[in-house]
This record gives sequence, C-alpha cells and structure tokens, in this order.
Amino acid sequence: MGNSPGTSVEELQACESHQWYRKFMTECPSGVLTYYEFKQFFGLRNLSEASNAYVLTMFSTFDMNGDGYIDFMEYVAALSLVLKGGVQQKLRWYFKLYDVDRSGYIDQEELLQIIKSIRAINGTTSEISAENFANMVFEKIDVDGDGELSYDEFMEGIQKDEMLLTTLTESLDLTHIVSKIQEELRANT
Ligand SMILES: [Ca+2]
Ligand SMILES: [Ca+2]
Ligand SMILES: [Ca+2]
Repeated sequence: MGNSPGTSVEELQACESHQWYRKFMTECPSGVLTYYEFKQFFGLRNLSEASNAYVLTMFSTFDMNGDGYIDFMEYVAALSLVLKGGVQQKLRWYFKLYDVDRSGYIDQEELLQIIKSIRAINGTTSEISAENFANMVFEKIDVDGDGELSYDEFMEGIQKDEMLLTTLTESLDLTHIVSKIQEELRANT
C-alpha cells in the first residue's frame, strides 16, 4: 500500500468505503439506520410534505431487503451506485425509486408524484408543468401504450432520449438533492 504506481479502482473503493464506514459507525453505532436516523444522518429536518415523501421513497430504495433498516452494506451499495455508478446501474436504481408500490411498473401517478417531489426539493420552477412533463415522458417511452412503464420501456426509452436522460440524472443525483435540501434549510433558519 502507499507506493503502488497507480490507484486501482478496487483500492479507491476500499479506501472510500472505509471513510463511509467511519461516518456510518460514528453516527450510527448500532450498525443500522432507521428512517429517522437516515434523515438525521443526511441533515434532513423540517421537510415539507412532498420532500418527506421523496426522502421516504429514497430510504426504502436504500433498504434493499425491506426490513425497515439500512445496514452498512445497503448504505455503501446505494451510495457508491449513486455517486459513481454507470448509466445502466443508475437507471436500474431510478426505476426502483420511481416504482413506489413495487409493482414492477411505473404508472403515471407514481411518475407525477416523484416529479412533484423532486421539484419541491430542488425548488425548480419550470415552464412545463409536472403533469405535462409526466404526460410527455409517457408519450415518448410508453411504447405499447398501456399507461405503465415496464422496466424495458424505461431503460430503453430513457437511454434513447438525451433530454430525458439528462433530466433524470440531474434531478435524481442524490448528492445534489441532499445539498439542495441543506441549503433550503439553512436559508430558512
Ligand atoms: Ca435493510
Ligand atoms: Ca408501480
Ligand atoms: Ca407500457
């Protein structure tokens, strides 16, 4: 260690995991995060209803085995994916995030709620309403027109459309969202 010519991805990940691990264990000595601790961990307090709903969805996406707690492995898996995963990996994660009821499909209502939550968190004002945006997404990528986005429709449709891909990637970047929320809170105190 220390005198190797280049840092391999594995080494880098091991090192970063170590830092994440320290933060996790310092702030969460029990080894698992509850939803309440999750919000504390990321400094998320006094959230609006829409922001809360989104953070709860984020929490359940982190909680991969659905036991109501985020353990260290789940935490590292989610963060490393969000921070440096490839497009495919991220989209897979976004699909889970969007499919709130875990039906395996994203319906229009789920998409609409997520868009509204993200906009509320980011404080984004857009010339296009959340309703119109959701409609546009469905017009573009609901290929079989059944009113639900299957995993394949989502993965293929989003990757084919640069604008949608950019919008999704930017809006669902966790670090961006977390810092936005923190800014929002600082501004309000
Ligand atoms: Ca869990
Ligand atoms: Ca669904
Ligand atoms: Ca469909």
